[in-house]
Amino acid sequence: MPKARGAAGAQGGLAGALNSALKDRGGVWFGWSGQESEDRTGNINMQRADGVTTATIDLSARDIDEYYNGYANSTLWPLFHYRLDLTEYERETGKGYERVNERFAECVQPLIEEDDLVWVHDYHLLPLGDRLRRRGLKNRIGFFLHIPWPPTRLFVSLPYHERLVRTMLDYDLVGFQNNEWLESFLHYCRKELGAQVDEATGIIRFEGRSVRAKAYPIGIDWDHFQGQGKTPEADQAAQRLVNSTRERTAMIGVDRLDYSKGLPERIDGIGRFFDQHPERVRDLVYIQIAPPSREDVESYQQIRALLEQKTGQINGARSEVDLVPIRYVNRGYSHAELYGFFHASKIGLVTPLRDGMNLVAKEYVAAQDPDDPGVLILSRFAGAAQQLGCDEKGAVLVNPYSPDDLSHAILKALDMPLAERKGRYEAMIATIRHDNVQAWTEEFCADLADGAGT
Ligand code: ADQ
Repeated sequence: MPKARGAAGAQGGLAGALNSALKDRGGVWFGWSGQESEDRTGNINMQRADGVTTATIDLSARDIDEYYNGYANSTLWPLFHYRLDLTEYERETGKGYERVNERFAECVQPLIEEDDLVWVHDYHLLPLGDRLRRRGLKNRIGFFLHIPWPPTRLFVSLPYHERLVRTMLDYDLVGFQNNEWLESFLHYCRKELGAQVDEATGIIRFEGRSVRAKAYPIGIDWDHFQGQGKTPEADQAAQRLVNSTRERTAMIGVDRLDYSKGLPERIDGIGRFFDQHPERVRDLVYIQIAPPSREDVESYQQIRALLEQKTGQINGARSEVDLVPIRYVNRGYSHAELYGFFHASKIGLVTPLRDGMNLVAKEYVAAQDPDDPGVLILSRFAGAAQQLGCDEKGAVLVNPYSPDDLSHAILKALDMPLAERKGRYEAMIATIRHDNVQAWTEEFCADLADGAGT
């Protein structure tokens, strides 16, 4: 099997998933170093750590401003998460996005050997395949989008939307997290580009080119995560939580601090639960772990302030000398510690307003005790709901915009009998174990190498 070469531009769920993939298959991970420098000599920093070779370049302050904070995170991210109200449309940042993709293509091209597969990841790099083709690259190139693809009606609000999608048709294979995002993409190609789309195979024919689009739901690194659960660090974390919550039920949320994760709406739901069931306030402690992200983008500063305000209001109204109902922790933890926290929490609250997949939902279930599992409350708008949600089995699905729905789900989870908890856990765990990140990588790379149909 040829080596896979990845190009990635984000942290969080994506970074963890790709690390696992490259450890298993070999290859080179190319992307932005996360560092700023004005040096435009094209120097590539090659490093090998923990079985993975990375090749990174720095970006200038202007590139970071226009490309990363600008077009990627103030235009594409909000738009793809259906947040037109937060989407900025600036010509200059659009140009910066194209300029940086061109630069990435220029830098990565010499690293690519003849039989390499090239796998490009996420919304930061949508036009990279096109830029590589223009430079004469003939390798098979695949692209995977980790976030949702919005409905055509929303997507057409993006100036030059057609130009952006045309660049995506230079890939051989385009992957999405689930069928909903895939269908939206196919709909756009048919309706706006007039492309010929075969719904059954996902093959899109357009101006003599042929590209296949398909859903590949990403999974967690099951073995690695279970290994983390066996460490003393995980044990200590679980013990810390149990000791500090005592007889109360711990309910946990772990998210990057991002408006797509529905954090203020979640706090409203918890507030509604306390309002509707004041006699249960002493039964529950909610732990929200939310490390800051993208702090240079204004909408992220606003969401943080709002979350702090809402948490403060509820704690102000509901705390007693020996009870603080919401613990809000503004930092990250290791996967071992997270495993411990998940294991010790009888309710996992994962309620994004929109999410490509959401790996925290899968990690929460993976960390449960099969003999006494906790309950996953999951937004119906997370990509993961297609695999894990069902009215009577699996996760308890909620509408994250509705405080009443959240309140009702919390009550249901708190009082759920063991037999039902076990039934729901069993409905989810096999999928989470088998459809793991290794299976995801294998399937994508096999389809890319095979090129069936295109
Ligand atoms: P993210 O938006 O980052 O990922 P998610 O899928 O939940 O969201 O992944 C988050 C990862 O970061 C998980 O592995 C989690 O354990 C870790 N993490 C979160 N909060 C943490 C904390 N406080 N401390 C330490 N670790 C923390 C994007 C898309 C998702 C998609 C993934 C993968 O937005 O929809 O599932 O990529 O494709």
